[in-house]
Amino acid sequence: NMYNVAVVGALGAVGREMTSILAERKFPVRTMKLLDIEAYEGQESLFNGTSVRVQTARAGAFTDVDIALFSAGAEASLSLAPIAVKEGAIVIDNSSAWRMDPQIPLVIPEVNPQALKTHKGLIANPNCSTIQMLVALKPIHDRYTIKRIVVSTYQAVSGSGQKAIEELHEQVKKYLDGEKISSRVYPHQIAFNALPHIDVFLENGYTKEEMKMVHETHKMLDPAIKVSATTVRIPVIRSHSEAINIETEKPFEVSEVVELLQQAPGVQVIDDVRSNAYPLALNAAGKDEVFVGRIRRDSSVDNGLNLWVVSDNLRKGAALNAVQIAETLVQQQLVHIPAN
Ligand code: 11C
Repeated sequence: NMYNVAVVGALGAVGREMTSILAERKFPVRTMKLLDIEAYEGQESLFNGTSVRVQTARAGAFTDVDIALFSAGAEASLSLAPIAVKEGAIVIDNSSAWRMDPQIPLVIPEVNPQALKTHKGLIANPNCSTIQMLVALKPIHDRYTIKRIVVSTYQAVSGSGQKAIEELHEQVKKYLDGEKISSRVYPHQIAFNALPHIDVFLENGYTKEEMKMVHETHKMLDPAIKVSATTVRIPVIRSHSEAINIETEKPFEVSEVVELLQQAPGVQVIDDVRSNAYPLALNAAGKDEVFVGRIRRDSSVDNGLNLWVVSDNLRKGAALNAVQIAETLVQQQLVHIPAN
């Protein structure tokens, strides 16, 4: 079978990645439609070496589409995704708009592919920082039952989109040239800095990004796990890094955990401190795997473990996971919208 595919937000950082990953993984694309805001209508972008004219994402654009990958922000998804489903497209939505809706599956193929079975046309792609954490923790939870997670993130600016990459470049140059620095995307200078602030602050003093890690872990892995997160933006272009501390119910040997992770789907262990080998943001950029290293016991609690987890936020954290959801739908013969 071949499918008519659309990418919404096709000119954004994640949209471009979606288009290239579809080609790279040879997804069975019959036709490719690139959609974005009206201001970009008529621009050209590449799919599989062929130039495609960008059209406006609006009602009516999805009547001939089987699968639409959305990465155009929460507002666009809120208004347009249900219309796309009505017009007959299965939507895989990368925004935060629909993730916590109990009717809508939130899926990481390595973690909870079974959730796709009940989809009603709209499927949510999780937040990047949650995806890489759960790909690494799923095999550990299955074997030893995780009770609590304490995570601190070190997140790349590309998580805020193309304009944040430009802001970091510009600020680095101005800083080195001794010029005055201004910030538009972030509330403070990001160059040579670390901002303990991703997405908006909520009533409870946490940021929305921190609470996404809590709620999405409960929805996809286990509502019984206690999660505490601190999310930090650092001046890295691509790949989020995470220091993860867990406590498990059952005792483990660190060597068993290493073996488990070596066999886990989507995971690559890089952990040889004698040769300074551990996962690095720069090395993970452009790769598909979730890289895990610095695997060591936390002796301050019973059954405690520390991990360092790094992955490309635009790939496994966004575009690749969305394409893998589409691939899983095809494999499980779920590319259809149920009648009710
Ligand atoms: C970041 N995690 O790195 C964010 C980007 O909920 O889809 C994705 C925001 C989201 O800033």
